[in-house]
Amino acid sequence: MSDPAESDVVRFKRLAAERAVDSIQPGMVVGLGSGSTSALVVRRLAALRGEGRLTDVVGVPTSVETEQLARSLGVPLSTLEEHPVLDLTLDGADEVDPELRLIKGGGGALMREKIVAQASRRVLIVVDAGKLSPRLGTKWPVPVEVLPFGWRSQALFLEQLGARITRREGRDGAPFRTDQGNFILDCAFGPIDRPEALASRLEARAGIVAHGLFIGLTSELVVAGPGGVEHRRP
Ligand code: ABF
Repeated sequence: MSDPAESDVVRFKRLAAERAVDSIQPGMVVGLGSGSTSALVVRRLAALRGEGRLTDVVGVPTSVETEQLARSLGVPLSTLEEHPVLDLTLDGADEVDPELRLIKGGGGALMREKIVAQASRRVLIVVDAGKLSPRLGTKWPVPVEVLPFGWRSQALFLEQLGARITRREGRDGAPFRTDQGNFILDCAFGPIDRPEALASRLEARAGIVAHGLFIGLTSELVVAGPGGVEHRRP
């Protein structure tokens, strides 16, 4: 039943999460993304477990936050050490273009999200329709995770690539630290003409440990909006 206080965006995220969980089959090892949509995926999976369904599904979390949520709901967890190849990953995104290229990392978990996505046979991205964008960079900056050592040099490098840089801060005003202890530089490039070329430049730079451009990783998309829920498959 829908909650009358639930906002449209939260309702769309919930509907998308519910549809996405339909793709999980018994016995699968599933990557569990981060962020509020992924939290709804974890909650849905836990609810199904409560009904005696998907009880043999094991999750591999992409962040400490997701790990804690899954544990608190009794969802069994594993690691990439035990399962280096995952059947399916369900994760959210900040921006999705028509070719299903993504910007991710608004929650700061981009490094583990990318590792888990690359280790997965299928990656199902779960979003509300507000995440759809004609061109990456239109709505969100690209998060770039950098080692604290030399971070100002990375900031200069990113500015030279055309970005306006903000070092992300935590609620206490101190620099935000990722689960790996690194900084995030949010890079406002504006609409990005050639995401692949930008990704290559970022990947060639020592000190940059991850970036939020996810290219060629999405196998399917579930998107929910005012027109309903759509599951786009290849
Ligand atoms: C994760 O959560 C991130 O990669 C992305 O930044 C964010 C999406 O946020 P939400 O689901 O809370 O809208 O998927």
